[in-house]
Amino acid sequence: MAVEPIKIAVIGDGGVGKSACTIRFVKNQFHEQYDPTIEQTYSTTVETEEFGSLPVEIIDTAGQDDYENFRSVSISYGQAFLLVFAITSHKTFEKMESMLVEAKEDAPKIVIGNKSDLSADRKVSVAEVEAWCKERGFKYFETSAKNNINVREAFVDLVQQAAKKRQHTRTGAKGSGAAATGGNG
Ligand SMILES: Nc1nc2c(ncn2[C@@H]2O[C@H](COP(=O)(O)OP(=O)(O)O)[C@@H](O)[C@H]2O)c(=O)[nH]1
Ligand SMILES: [Mg+2]
Repeated sequence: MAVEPIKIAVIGDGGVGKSACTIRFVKNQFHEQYDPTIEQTYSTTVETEEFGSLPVEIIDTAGQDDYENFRSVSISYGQAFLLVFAITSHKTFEKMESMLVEAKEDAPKIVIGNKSDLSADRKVSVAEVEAWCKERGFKYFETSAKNNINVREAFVDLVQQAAKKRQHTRTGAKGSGAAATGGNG
């Protein structure tokens, strides 16, 4: 039986590196320029310790000044959300708050502070983000799509969270409560 892909929506302010992180993860490439208006979906497979090989679909959202567009596309699409800001712009960190309102409340989410290679130009402290994340129960990863730091770790963590949630939902949906898988460990 084919396993349904886990659907991840990558959201965040313009220019933070949503496309760069997505393409680093899917193709292991980095380009200096990406078309900021293109919204694209990628299919890939992710190896997880707990769930083996899982099909994953990623939507790299764009047009983030148009909230209607954002709302219609990524809300209906995403089962898990990657919230991206750039550590070099405090404004992009602040924007996550309003984006969060639009993301499905019970969907797994993680936060990426991208452009960690530009730490000399840092405008958001780790302590500040970690406090924000802790309040909401999100994990935080600092990444550099450019230098290939932590991008894979972040995506894989989110995929595992989503897979866990799906398993949990299914087990719960069986209803009888008796036949749920034991979970070996
Ligand atoms: N130095 C640095 N630049 C980055 C990084 N990620 C993205 N960029 C650059 O930031 C700009 C915006 O990236 P893009 O992926 O198009 O942002 P998006 O609008 O969120 O999709 C581009 O010029 C990228 O080359 C990074 O990790 N480090
Ligand atoms: Mg983009």
